[in-house]
Amino acid sequence: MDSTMKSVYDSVIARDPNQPEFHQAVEEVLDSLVPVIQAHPEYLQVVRAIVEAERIIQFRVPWYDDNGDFHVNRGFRIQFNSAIGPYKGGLRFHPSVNQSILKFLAFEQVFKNSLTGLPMGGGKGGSDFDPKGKSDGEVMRFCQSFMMELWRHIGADLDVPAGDIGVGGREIGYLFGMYKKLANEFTGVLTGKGRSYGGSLIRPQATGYGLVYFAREMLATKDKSFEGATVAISGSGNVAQFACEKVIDLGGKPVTLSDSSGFIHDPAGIDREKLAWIMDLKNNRRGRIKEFADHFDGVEYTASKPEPNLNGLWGVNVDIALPCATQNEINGEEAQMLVDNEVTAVAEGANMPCTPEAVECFQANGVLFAPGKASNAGGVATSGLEMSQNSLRMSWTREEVDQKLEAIMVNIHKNAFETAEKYGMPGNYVAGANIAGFLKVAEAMQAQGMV
Ligand code: NDP
Ligand code: 2IT
Repeated sequence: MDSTMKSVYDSVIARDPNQPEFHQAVEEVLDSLVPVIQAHPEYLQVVRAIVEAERIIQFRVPWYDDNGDFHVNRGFRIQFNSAIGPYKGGLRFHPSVNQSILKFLAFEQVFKNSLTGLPMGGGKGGSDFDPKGKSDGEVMRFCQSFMMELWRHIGADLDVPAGDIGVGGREIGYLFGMYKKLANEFTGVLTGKGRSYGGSLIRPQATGYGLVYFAREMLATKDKSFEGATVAISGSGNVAQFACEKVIDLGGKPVTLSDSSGFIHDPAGIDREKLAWIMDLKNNRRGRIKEFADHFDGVEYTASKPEPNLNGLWGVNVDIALPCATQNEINGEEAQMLVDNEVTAVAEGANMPCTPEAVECFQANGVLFAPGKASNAGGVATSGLEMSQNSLRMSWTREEVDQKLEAIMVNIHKNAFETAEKYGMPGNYVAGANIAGFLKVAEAMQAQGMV
């Protein structure tokens, strides 16, 4: 990073010294933007504004559990940037949620949403509520209490939340119901809704499918493909499940999945039947991934070490790695293990799952590396398609949505690839995605007087 960018970065740290995840996300983007500012010095002012959230909302979420005991959680919505469209981004319910994590996610979302080519600004929100082990009734009362405050800050043309870790179809349903009751109107204010009340076909699949479409494009630049490739996937939630499905569709062999308790290694490969079993385990029975190893022969289960909690999975010998669980789940050492096993490509399904040391290790060793803000953009892109369908009061077929999703992912790949070349960093998708995502937002901010 040069001295100009370093001064922007130092001011970000000075303002919020205790936000390491946010600093990490900002540092990577500022690093990428050095050649842009050299070519367009006028954009330095934009950079100084783009690292500051437009608005941060924090609120109390009180709720009663099934025993009548009272709990208080903290709710947030970070409205980071609205230069190119309404704030758009998911809600995360996880005990680790704090302002640093949500600011990093909202910041990344600004560039990701820009890359989709759709008119969406960037936002993120959530709560330190832990849905694990809670009954449906408890989750419903929590969601209703959360929305009793959030509803006044969002709207179909203002801010459109969706799912993320711990927030899936069940939670979106409860949140939508309470929004509708309070606002007294039926609008497309959330995405990831159920099919019967305005949800889009393919939205549940979109992040995982999009990830694999992107990775396929990236592999093709080196005349490689998923056909016959062994694939390590982490996580076993929404993104991991549908990444697994699309890898199978393209002839690859997924051999791992995980949750926060541990990971499974199935050398024979996770086929459609096993994946259906896992989807039922995770989405209906809400069980642990260990049960997969208990149920199927020849599967090995390894419990997590406390920190880093996925340690071990990345030592499995694979051709392609798709981290789909959470931030900083592949550190420098784990990246080196993948490199030692001659991994061809790593594509981020999660947001920022690779530490800066891991990214550096992949790039230094010629591994194809796709940053999440490009490779996991299929989820929010399809949310954008859900917003369009809601505005039109129409719904498109599965094929129509999937074709649009695929076209968007191919285009994001092309844009990131060509932008990296243009700025003299061929094959560097991190730089390409950051620069391409930035330029559209920067132009809009400048045209609008950087309000
Ligand atoms: P889910 O809640 O559906 O699944 C998350 C999975 O990751 C679970 O298997 C969970 O295990 C595991 N996990 C979560 N936190 C940790 C942790 N701290 N350590 C180890 N394992 C963990 O979430 P999603 O699949 O929706 O999201 C996964 C990632 O993808 C996140 O980074 C999210 O931001 C990103 N993403 C999601 C999109 C979407 O459309 N849903 C779009 C783009 C990115 P356990 O159940 O034990 O907690
Ligand atoms: O990180 C993400 O892009 C998401 N969680 C999806 C956001 C959305 O609005 O669909």
